[in-house]
Amino acid sequence: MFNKETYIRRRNELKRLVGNGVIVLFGNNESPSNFPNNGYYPFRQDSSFLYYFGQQRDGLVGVIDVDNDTETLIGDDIDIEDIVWYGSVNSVSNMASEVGVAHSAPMKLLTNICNDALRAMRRIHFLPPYRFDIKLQIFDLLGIHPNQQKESASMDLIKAIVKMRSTKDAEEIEELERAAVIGYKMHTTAMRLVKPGVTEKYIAGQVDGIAHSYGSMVSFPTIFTQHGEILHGTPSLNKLEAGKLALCDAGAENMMNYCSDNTRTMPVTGKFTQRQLEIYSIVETCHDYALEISKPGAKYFDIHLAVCRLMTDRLKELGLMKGDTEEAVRAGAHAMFLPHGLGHMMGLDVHDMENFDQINVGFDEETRPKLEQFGTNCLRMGRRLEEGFVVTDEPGIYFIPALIDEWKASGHCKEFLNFDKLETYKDFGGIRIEDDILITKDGCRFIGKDLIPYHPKDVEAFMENN
Ligand SMILES: [Mn+2]
Repeated sequence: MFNKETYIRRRNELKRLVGNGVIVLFGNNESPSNFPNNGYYPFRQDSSFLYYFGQQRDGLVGVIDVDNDTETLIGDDIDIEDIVWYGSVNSVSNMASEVGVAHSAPMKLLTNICNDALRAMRRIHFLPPYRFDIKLQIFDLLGIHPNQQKESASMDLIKAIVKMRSTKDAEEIEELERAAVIGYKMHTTAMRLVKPGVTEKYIAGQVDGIAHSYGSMVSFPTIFTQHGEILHGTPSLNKLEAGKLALCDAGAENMMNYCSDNTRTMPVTGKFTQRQLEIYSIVETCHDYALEISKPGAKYFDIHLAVCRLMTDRLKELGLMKGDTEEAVRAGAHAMFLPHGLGHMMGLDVHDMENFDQINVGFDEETRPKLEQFGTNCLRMGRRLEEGFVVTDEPGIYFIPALIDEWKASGHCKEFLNFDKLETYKDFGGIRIEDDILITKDGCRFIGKDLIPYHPKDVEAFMENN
């Protein structure tokens, strides 16, 4: 964990931003897989709890009384029977002092704290819960039914945490760099193993194993598939086939739970075909263009649209799109190929703070768009970039047979799409190239000192030589 001063500073800033009331930050509990003591492994702490209280143990709650300026770490110490099975663990009071918290208390005291605050009509700030055990705990403590908890969660607390967690400081960037080192090893492992006859699941398992072998975990379930056009396709037992592309979207969380998130698309044989290269080079150009124009003050929404226009221009050259580029993008025709946004915030969560809803994280009053159009409606990030933001740059081109059929049948965007040509790409799959970028004072840079190969020549050379 970081120095205790980091957590003290963060909590002080949180108190200043929230201003009043009692903040209750729930840590996660073990999540049972098939019986209560068999938890899914490894344990994953809640990211906001980690940010302010740093401790990785299950069953903890952090309480910050803003009005009285007191902080308490709540949790039960384990008893002798647990020690027999699991060994000794740090006491709750020790864990509190490690992160600069003056008080600790057993879990039953949380009921008193909440009752006292409710009786005094004080505001209790909590975050929208995403685990059912925490929902029950909030129901017991505050009498709010789980169905009402999302709307009863504190928007002031959400806004304060988004403000703080969006900007990464030097010690957080160091952790993100560490995660990137593991991410590099995961991706180059996949590139070494890809060849005809190996199953998708085998490669995904090896990739996951790299993360685990560094004491960390994957930052999200690994996507490894020959069906790159299925955006969140899970690895299957199908064997890799010569002539196809394999898409690997994977990342690590380091020991401090900071994430990496990269995507590479590679030819199963190690050599791109001409048709694959044509599409790949468009994605490559879009990826590099986003890197060129990302800087403080630029709206990520505008960068997304600039990339869409560039992609449209290039797809017109290939005869897959037609008509006026501006009009095509305004109509959302490009979403046939790129139905998602250019990227998202990344930090302690791979889609950072996704549990607060992306509209509260990736957008603000100024940039909150009308999100009705297909493709644009699932953008995760649109607000102005600031120094210290970490975002992903992940353009892709996908040929989704069902989408081609649907738009062809309805005539949607037919003035901008060449459906006859699209028909011939139904077996193509999809390509995405993704890297993580840090917004610097006057531009941006990649996170990760070794960049996973992505220029076609580099990919082919790596696959040939490793
Ligand atoms: Mn991503």
